Amino acid sequence: MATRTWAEPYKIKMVELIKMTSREDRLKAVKEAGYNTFLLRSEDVYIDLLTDSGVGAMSDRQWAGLMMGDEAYAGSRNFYHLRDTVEEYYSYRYTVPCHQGRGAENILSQLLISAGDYVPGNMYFTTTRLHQELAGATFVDVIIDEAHDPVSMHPFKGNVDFDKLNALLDEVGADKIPYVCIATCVNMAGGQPISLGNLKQLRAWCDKHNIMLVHDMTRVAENAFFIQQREDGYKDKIIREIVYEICDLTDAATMSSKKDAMVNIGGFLAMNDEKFYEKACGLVVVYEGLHTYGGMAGRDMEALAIGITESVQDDHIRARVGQVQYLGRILREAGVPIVNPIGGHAVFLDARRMLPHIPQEQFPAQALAAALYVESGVRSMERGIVSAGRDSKTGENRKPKLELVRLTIPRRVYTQAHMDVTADAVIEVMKHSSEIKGLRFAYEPEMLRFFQAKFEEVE
Ligand code: P61
Repeated sequence: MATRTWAEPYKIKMVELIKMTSREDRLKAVKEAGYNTFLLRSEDVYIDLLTDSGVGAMSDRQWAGLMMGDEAYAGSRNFYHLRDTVEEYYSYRYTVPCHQGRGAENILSQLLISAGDYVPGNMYFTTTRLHQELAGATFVDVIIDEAHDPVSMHPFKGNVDFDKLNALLDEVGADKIPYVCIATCVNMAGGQPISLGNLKQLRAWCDKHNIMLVHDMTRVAENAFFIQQREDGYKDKIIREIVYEICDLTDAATMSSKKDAMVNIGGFLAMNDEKFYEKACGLVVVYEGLHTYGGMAGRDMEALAIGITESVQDDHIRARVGQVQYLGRILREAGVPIVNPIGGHAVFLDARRMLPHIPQEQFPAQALAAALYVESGVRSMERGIVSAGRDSKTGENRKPKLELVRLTIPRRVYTQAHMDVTADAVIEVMKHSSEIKGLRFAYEPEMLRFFQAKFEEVE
């Protein structure tokens, strides 16, 4: 990673006030929220690192774009602007707007999956896997082993392991694999990139076996940055070129534009195949809206089109990832166990090593996220056994190797001082970590349980 400055390529024109609460208030709030940071009120949070989704700061140009909304039910000007921008920057010929990423996942899964199919991917994502399962498929993790190891320094932990992929092919046959689903900057692995070398190999594998390659491009620009920094032959390419090259290797994509593209809401399904596009248009009207708005307002499509162009600027992405790395380095130097290498959108605390006295069945990462909130008002997110949910066939808890707390940095929102305060809070919690208690479920929803589950302390 280059050590040159990552100073923000913008200045601040408007601010949103936040306030610190007392420890007593936070204890009350966390108990009411059942020790689940998703159930806290945002007003009770000081620094909100729950997610980088829909919480980025839009630019003045994006806000101006909102005023240019063409809210016609059909054929909005903003749709054509968005479609042309997607093709220009991301290569995909056809765009179906959706209200957010999971809307696109729903349509994709329903169209491509038949009951009994298998979908290989580079680590699961919660909503992606659920939609695959609801459509009748089994998700198969084909990411390299290093991705499950928080201390491995592999530069491309998002890479696919072809032994795993070939083993699945041998076992079930190509007919049972409708597509391979590849995420850029793999979220659950710690924001870890896939290399272009690996992706090119995967393209060839998919061509050989006549299997589609679908791209979860939610954080493609951050992935491109790591390729520029780490992969031979890319240091002189600009982010925009690398993003295009990644997308161009794949057949279709789902996008949650609430991340990379810095809008508060929106997403899309994009593809090159005209027949597939026609089918997607047929389903989007059932679940989202007409194919020229698909659940988005015209103004939001305009802000998204502008956000895409900003998201691939080299100075933007250097500052964005630079800020994440800044927080990660302070924590690492203080001896806090984190996932290495530091990811693109978040710093992930390794709850197994921070709370060795709490067994995984008592949700150490959930307990750590709650404790960090009580200590400091910093909100983070569990990414461990609670997020992994239960096996859809056996009903048993899945036990992921990674038991993590995610400190997710919204784009263009917080300052270096906020990162310092966050680091101090984590270091303080670590000093008292032996006092943190394990948790048990008080309420467990059936699907995506982490969003609404409630817990109580194990005495
Ligand atoms: C997040 F706790 N991510 O990281 P939607 N693919 C990928 C995502 O990161 C993603 C979606 C698809 C969120 C929001 C969120 O378990 C959770 O626009 C790589 O959120 O529908 C979303 O896109 C889905 C948080 C989602 C979660 C699911 O914070």
